[in-house]
Amino acid sequence: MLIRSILAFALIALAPAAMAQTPDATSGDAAATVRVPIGGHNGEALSGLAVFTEGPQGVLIRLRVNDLPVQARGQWHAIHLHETADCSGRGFTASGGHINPDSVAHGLLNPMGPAPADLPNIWADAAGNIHAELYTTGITVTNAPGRVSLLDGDGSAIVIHAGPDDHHSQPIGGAGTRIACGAITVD
Ligand SMILES: [Cu+2]
Repeated sequence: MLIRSILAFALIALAPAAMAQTPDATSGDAAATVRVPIGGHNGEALSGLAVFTEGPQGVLIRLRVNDLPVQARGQWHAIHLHETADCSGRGFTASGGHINPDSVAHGLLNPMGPAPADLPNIWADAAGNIHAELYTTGITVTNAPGRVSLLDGDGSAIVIHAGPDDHHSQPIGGAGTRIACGAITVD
């Protein structure tokens, strides 16, 4: 009994030290990383995950997508940030248009762009898998000043298109229909 009491006391004594370390060890990390599941249309096996990590000057996006439909394999795809955290609706139309509050031109290679929505293309391999890291300075997941917040009132969405982005033409670089979507929200 005495041993148990001593052990309990020791555990209690250790607890504050462990708790005190936690905020330092994870300082800012919880709020600075947002994990976003990605899905395809109803009945498709497509699944994926985008992890948004806030950096000092921009956001790093680590992306994995598996089981893209056969017609989407072995080719480049556009990927953009859309206005609303809603992946419902035929063709993911509920995700809205591209994030572009200042109405600049679309396209990473457009002299009048790019918009905060714009990202480099991603490659889907012959088995229907995508692994990529993307980086953009136009957005934030922590309300960093001077960048567009992905976590505004209605959130936002990460959307993969059927074709590649030509990075120049309006309004979406000729990227075609939407084939995958992930709702970006804190909930
Ligand atoms: Cu788009």
